[in-house]
This record gives sequence, structure tokens and C-alpha cells, in this order.
Amino acid sequence: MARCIFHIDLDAFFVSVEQVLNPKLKGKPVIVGGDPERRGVVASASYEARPFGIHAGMPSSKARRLYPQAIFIQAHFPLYREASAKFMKILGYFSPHIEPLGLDEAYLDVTGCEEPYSSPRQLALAIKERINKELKITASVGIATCKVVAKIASDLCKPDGLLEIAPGEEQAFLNPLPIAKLPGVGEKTEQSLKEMGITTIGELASLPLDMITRRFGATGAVLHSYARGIDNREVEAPGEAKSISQELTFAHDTLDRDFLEATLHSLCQEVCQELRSQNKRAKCVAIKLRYANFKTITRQVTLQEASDVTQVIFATAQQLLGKTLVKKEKPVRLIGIRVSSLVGMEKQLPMFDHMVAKLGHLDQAVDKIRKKYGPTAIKTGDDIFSEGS
Ligand code: TTP
Ligand code: MG
Repeated sequence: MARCIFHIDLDAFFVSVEQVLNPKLKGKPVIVGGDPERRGVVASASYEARPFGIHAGMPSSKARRLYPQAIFIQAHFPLYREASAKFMKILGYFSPHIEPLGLDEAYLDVTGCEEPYSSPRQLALAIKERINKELKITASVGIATCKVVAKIASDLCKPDGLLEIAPGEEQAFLNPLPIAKLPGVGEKTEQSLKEMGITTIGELASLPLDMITRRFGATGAVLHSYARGIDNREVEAPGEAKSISQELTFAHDTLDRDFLEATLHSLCQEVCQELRSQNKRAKCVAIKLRYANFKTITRQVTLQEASDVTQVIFATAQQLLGKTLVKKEKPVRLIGIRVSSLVGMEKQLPMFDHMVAKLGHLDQAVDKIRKKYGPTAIKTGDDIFSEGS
């Protein structure tokens, strides 16, 4: 059965909270952010300010130059946190499967949860109405069979929108959109894709996979898959995960060992980054392979000591892959990694191994940079090797 995923995002969140407290600000060009005099940046701009080219991340001084009449307000984070908690609580009334992303957005898996509503659309309207009634803030909702398409849909229908992409319509919906609309495509990737003559998501989707992986490594394979409307990621509450997994189906079956390892490395990076963001370590590492004939196997191993270090998890997964490939020489159509038996930081053993401790620090630095500048902002030696090969 096709899944039904909602992506819900509050409109101009910080500004909207300020407008609830001070209704005189409604319908006006309002900017919440740092002081224009003190090199501050725009955090949130009302929709009235956006036609003037004002957007989040822009220096407040530039925003003031573009629109001197705009009303500038300093951010009040405790208020936004309070509104965010209420928002998440409302979502919890409609589905137990919530994955919050930041303060003002969340994925909801509502597969089979429509009762008593007649359709996902009616359910989404009920959620929007409840948010509006309780918070006095409008929300936009994207509905699709997977996360990435739902997220793009909510972005496109803002503000106060609702956009449903029917099962099977994903590719037609994505095709004409500019490449920058694809989550994971930051400014640098957009520029590189443009240099390859790719400006729309459809153009990326129709490009041979190996052209993308040669240029962007395994991250490119994930973007290529998203561009085709394929995203198997589950909606998962961060605190509840019993396991964390990532997998990728290739457009063409492959026997290329280097390519499989490079993909596995990229998947390990994503999984370990998620582990670290949840302050967890894993004791169990498993790989999954699906062959061209759809036969699927998993191989797993228990670590001596739980870890969240990318190099440790990858080295383990690589060994499992090596052992599996020795026995079977069949083309592979899917590769995946899963870590389980998760333990919290409180159960962590002291890190005696100096080398592992160093790798842990390296991971933390990489996480910070990726969080700030996007998944392709920094590459490790393995990524660069896989791009060049
Ligand atoms: P967004 O949902 O990206 O932006 P928004 O809610 O202001 O506007 P939209 O209608 O397009 O959803 O981010 C949510 C809040 O997070 C935003 O109100 C302020 C904060 N934020 C920052 O502090 N800095 C940023 O660069 C961004 C993008 C958001
Ligand atoms: Mg928002």
C-alpha cells in the first residue's frame, strides 16, 4: 500500500508569533532577526516583505536597504519554543507517527489514519484548521507518498496552502521544478549542476546515474533518487528510534565493488550523523543487499563496544559487504545499512582508544559544517576517491 506522508510547515513562523502578540503587525512587512546596525541577519520575513527580495539568512542591513519601511523586531526565542511545543502537540492528536524538524515543521505518517475524515485532504484541512484556531497561525501542508515530495509540495503552496501529489504523479510534478527546490541541493551543488546544463529536477532525473555519481559521489545517487520521486525514509520520532537505517535502490543493477562501497560509505555517514544528533550509539550493524532477482539478504554483526563513529560503523559494514560479495557474484539493485541495539550517551563506556576518540571529534566537526552548509559542503577522503574513480 502506498504511504501517505504529510509535511507541515508554519508560515513565516517567528513573524507569525510576533503578530499574534501584537495584532497591529498583521498584514505588514515585518522582519524578525538581528539588528541591522550590528551585522544581524534576517531569521523570518512576513510575506508582505518577500516581494522586495527579503529572505531568511540575508544581512538585516541589506533587508533595510531593500525596504526601509519594513518593521524590524528582535527575536524572542522562548515565545517561539512555546508555540512550537503547542504545534507539535496538536499534530500528536492526528497521528502518533510524527517527526519534528526544527521548531515549525514536521513530517506526519498518516497512512491509514484518515478516520473519521473522508480523505487525506480532509484530514489535512482539519489539521490546518486546528492549528489556526489554537495558535492563530497559518500552516502549509504537502501530501505525497514520500517525505521528499511532501516537503517540496508544502514549500510550493505557501502560505496557507495545501497541495496533494497523487500516487504515480510524483515525477510529473517534480519534472518542471528548478533544481534548487530539491532538498539537499545547496548553492554550490546548484551551480555545479547548472555547469552540467541541468536546471530542472526532471533533467537531473533523466540523467544517467553514473554521470551524477562521477561528479557528486554517493550523495549524487541520493539526489538522483529524490529527483525521481523515490525516498524510502521512514517518518521516525527522533527519541523513539530502535534502529536507524538508510538504503538506496540503483537505477541500474551493479557489480561494481568500488561503487557499492562508496554508496555504503555515504549511507553510513547519514546514519551516523543521525545517531549523533540523537545522542545515541549503536551496538549492532547490519547491511542489506537486494539482487537483480529481488532476493534480499541481510548480514549483521555485534560490535564489542557501541559506537557512533562513522569510520567504525563503515569499516564494519565494509567487512560485511566484502564477506557477502565473495560468495555471490550477482548484480545488486539495492544496498542498505541499519544500526540497532541503540544505547544513550549515559551508558557510554569511556573512550580508551585514542584513535577512535579522534575520529569522533572529526565526525562532530563534519556534522557542524554539514548542518550549516548542507550535505555536500564537506567531503571526506573516501567521498573524493569515489568521485574520482
Ligand atoms: P522556515 O520555516 O524556513 O521559515 P518561515 O517559517 O519564517 O517561513 P516559511 O513561510 O517560508 O516557512 O523557518 C522557521 C523559522 O526558523 C523561521 O521563522 C525563523 C527560523 N529561521 C532562522 O532563524 N534562520 C534561518 O535562516 C531560517 C531559514 C529560519
Ligand atoms: Mg516555516
